[in-house]
Amino acid sequence: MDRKHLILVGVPMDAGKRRQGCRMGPDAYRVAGLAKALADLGHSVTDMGNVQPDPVDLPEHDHLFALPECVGWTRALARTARDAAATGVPIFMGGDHALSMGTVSGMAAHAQQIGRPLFVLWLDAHSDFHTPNSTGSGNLHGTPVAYFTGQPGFDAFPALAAPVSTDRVGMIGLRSVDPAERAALEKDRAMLADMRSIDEHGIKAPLMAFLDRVRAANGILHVSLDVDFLDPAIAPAVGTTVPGGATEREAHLVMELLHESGLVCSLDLVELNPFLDERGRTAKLMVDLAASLLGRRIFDRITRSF
Ligand code: HAR
Ligand code: MN
Ligand code: MN
Ligand code: MN
Repeated sequence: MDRKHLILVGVPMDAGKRRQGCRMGPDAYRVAGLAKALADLGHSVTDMGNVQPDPVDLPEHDHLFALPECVGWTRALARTARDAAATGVPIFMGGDHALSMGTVSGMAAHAQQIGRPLFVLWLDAHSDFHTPNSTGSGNLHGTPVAYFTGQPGFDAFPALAAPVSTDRVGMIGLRSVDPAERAALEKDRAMLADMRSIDEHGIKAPLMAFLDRVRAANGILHVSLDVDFLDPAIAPAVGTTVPGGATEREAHLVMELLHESGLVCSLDLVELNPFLDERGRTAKLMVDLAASLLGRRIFDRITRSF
C-alpha cells in the first residue's frame, strides 16, 4: 500500500465566528483516536501539537468579528502548511473554517514551489464565498474561498503567494448560499454541486468530473471537509447545521474515491464544535471519514454481478 507521512496539526481557532467551541476540536479528534486510526492503516503519523496565531498589531474592526486574530491565524497557518507539505501530508484539525484562509494559501505556495497547480475540493453546506464587504454576519469563516481565490477586499490579510483560480475549486454539498455569494459565484467558474443535483445524479458524478480536471492539469488536491457537509442527524456537533446534508454512505464514498484518486495532498477537518456533540459521535464520524480518505475499507468487498 501507499504509505504516507501524515502530519496532524491542531488548530484551536474560534475567531471565525461569534459562537464559540471549535477551539476544542483538536483535542476532540485526539480523544476520538485520529492518530491511531491513521497509523493502523500503515501510515507514519506525527502530531505536531497545536499552532497559535501570530501576534498582529491591528485594531479591532467594527463589522468583522476578531479580524486581527484571524489575520494572525492566517499568517501562522500559511507558514505551517507550506513547511509541513514539504515533508508529508498535513491534516489540519480545526478549528473553524476561517483556518482555510491560511491552510489553502500555504498549500498553494507549496504547489507553486513544486510546479504543480493546487485544486481545492470544498465539502460544505455553505460556499464561504463572502468578501469582507459582502458578509452580513461579519463572521470570517464565511469568507475563506473568496480570500484564497484572490477576490478583492482582503487588504488586512497577507498577500497571496499563489491565488487558486476559481476554475480550480469544486464545491459539493451546497444548500445554504447567501444572495451576494450566489451573484459572485454565478459570474465565476467554480464547479458547483448542490444537494438537489446530488439527489438527482448521485455524489460520484460531480466528484469524478472534478478529479478528472485535477488529473488533466497534473494538479494536487487539498480537501476541506466542513462538518456541516454532513446531515445534522448524523453530525450534530456544528454551530451552523443545515438539514438535508450528505449521508454517512455518501460521505464515505467520497472519501474512498478520493483515496483511490491518489491526488490528495492535504486535508482540513473544520467546524467541529465538541460542546454541541452527543457522546463524541460527530468527532468519531469525522475520524472514520479521515480514515476512509487515507485508505481504510469499512469491510472487504464481496460484490459479484448478477
Ligand atoms: N453565509 C453565512 C455567513 O456568512 C454562513 C456562513 C457559515 N459558514 C460556515 N462554514 N459554517 O461553512 O455568515
Ligand atoms: Mn493512498
Ligand atoms: Mn465552511
Ligand atoms: Mn458550512
